[in-house]
Amino acid sequence: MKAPLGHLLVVDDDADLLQSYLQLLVSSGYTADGASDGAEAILRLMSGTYDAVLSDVHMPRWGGLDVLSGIRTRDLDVPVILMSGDPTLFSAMAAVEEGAVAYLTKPLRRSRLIPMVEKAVGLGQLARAKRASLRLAGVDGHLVGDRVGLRVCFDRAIESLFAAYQPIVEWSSRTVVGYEALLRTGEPVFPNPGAVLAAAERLDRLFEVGRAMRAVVAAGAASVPVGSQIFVNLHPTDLLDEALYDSGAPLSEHASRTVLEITERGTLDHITDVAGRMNRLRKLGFRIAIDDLGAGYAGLNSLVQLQPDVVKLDMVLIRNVHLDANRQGVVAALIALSERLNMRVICEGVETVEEREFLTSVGGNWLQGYHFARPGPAVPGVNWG
Ligand code: G
Ligand code: MN
Repeated sequence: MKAPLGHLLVVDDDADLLQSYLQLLVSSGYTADGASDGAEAILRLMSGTYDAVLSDVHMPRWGGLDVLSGIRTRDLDVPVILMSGDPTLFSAMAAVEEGAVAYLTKPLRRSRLIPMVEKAVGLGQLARAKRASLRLAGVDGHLVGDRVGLRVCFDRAIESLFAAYQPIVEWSSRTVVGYEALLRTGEPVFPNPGAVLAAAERLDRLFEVGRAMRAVVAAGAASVPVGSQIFVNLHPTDLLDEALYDSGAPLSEHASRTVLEITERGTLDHITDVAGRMNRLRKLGFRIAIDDLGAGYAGLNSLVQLQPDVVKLDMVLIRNVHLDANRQGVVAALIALSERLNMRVICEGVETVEEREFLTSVGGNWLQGYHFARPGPAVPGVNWG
């Protein structure tokens, strides 16, 4: 006997149709299970693996799109073919946008169905192989296949979002003056904040990340030692979110001890009236930092508009600064000029004693980096050595 060409799951609430599809597939060399609705389909998917799923779109209880998103919570790559008896209710384009590999109109003819199944099974195998190669290359994450899969992972990321805190120290007094709250999630598909933000951009859900993070920081503010400032990163697009300026928003209650960091890595080009927005934030009590200075876009105009209270020098400038005369000149000038403008300077990404020694020798006093402490709970455990 020949090995089956693939193991399939077929979902349809019409029992007769379901039987006829199953027979058709089996007679073409596949093995197949049937499910009479979305809930049963998900149960089957939990106990077995399939090379492809064929699902009716319109079913009582769960429809085909629910099956699709249910599948993507556990398997990002199994191909799904949607089918419908009434093509006016649902378009092929919508199906593909949602992450189906194909959309078929009933009645299904063998001559259309079988080549489609064959292709879907092949694509699924290719997607699995590709994911394995990504893992080998160490670039897992960012490239979560389709929109539905991405959305499912993104939802889980938002639900599991939490903050890790990294101390910011004042060298002269050997004290911790603040903590930067860094975005973390329990979703392994997104190994770093950049991956979460890239997904949010792709899904047009950036505001949700910002709001969730600010809520998490507000909820945990009591765990940050009294007297320490809390530094919170904003994505430039967060500046367009009215919720940021709401005096009733969770973080607004802690505004007087909160510094909002706006990175120079992203452009502010799409933000209207940056200066006005900064005023509104300052009225709430927030202070403003420009983050990653030296790494990105900000020219004179953004400095003028942001009028930052705090400047954070990018770690690219700090790395091995003690070995590089050019860097030393730039860093020393940035520290001196910022202080003259009454801006606090934080040197980020300090990893070694040598870097620390150079920075403090040119007036760098607020420092942050692995040398002092890695991100973790907000406790003042700092290496001063
Ligand atoms: O862009 P922003 O400054 O917000 O990024 C801070 C990031 O840098 C965090 O993800 C944090 O984990 C990381 N980080 C903090 N300190 C150091 C350091 O000393 N070296 C390096 N390489 N990364 C650091
Ligand atoms: Mn930052």
